[in-house]
Amino acid sequence: MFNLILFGPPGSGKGTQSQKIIDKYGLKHLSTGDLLRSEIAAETPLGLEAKGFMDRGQLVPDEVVIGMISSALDANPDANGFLFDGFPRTEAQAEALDKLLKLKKTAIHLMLALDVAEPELISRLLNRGKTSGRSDDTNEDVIKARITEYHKKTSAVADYYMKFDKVKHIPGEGTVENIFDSISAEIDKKVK
Ligand code: B4P
Repeated sequence: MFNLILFGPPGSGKGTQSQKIIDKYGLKHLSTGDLLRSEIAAETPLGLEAKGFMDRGQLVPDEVVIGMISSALDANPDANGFLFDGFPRTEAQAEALDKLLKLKKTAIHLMLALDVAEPELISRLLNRGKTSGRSDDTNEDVIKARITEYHKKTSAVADYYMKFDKVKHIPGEGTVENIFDSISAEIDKKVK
């Protein structure tokens, strides 16, 4: 089993690269952003609670996303590995994930952190907002709030995994293909 975290600020290419990683390596993709947007579309109580936080550019409460990931792990007992995209985003989420994986007698093997400068993040997200229909991508103030949340609460998650020597940084600017080649090279070192 191989478990990977794809990490980085909003707009760093996590969703874009995740698609390519699951196609090549056959991992089960768990994106908390996608899971939350499905709950919102289905108008579930969880979705209704999450929507207000997401529209303001804030993180959804830890217990909500941890519960969602726990259910998703249980729902995929035969997966040969997981790609965590956009999770964990706080140290509490990282600790909870370690415990959940330990119960399944596995662990995180690698965190790949995509490095992208802030002006590029803002321009990518505003650009996606023109076509995605995502309300959190159309307003520059909300995008900036998401980046502030990242610096306040999420960037420390890389320090958490650094203690266990599990983090590799990937330059996240350039073509999608070149970035994917760097990602593949790091994964291949671990799975071969
Ligand atoms: P997410 O869905 O995770 O959204 P994201 O961080 O904005 O997206 P991502 O990083 O995947 O986008 P990508 O760069 O691929 O989260 C949304 C919200 O959900 C959060 O703000 C939060 O409220 C909530 N949430 C999610 N998980 C949570 C958690 N664990 N805890 C609490 N709250 C949580 O794409 C961006 C754009 O860049 C695209 O248009 C893409 O085409 C473009 N792009 C990608 N690579 C490029 C490249 N190399 N060059 C140019 N453009 C590129």
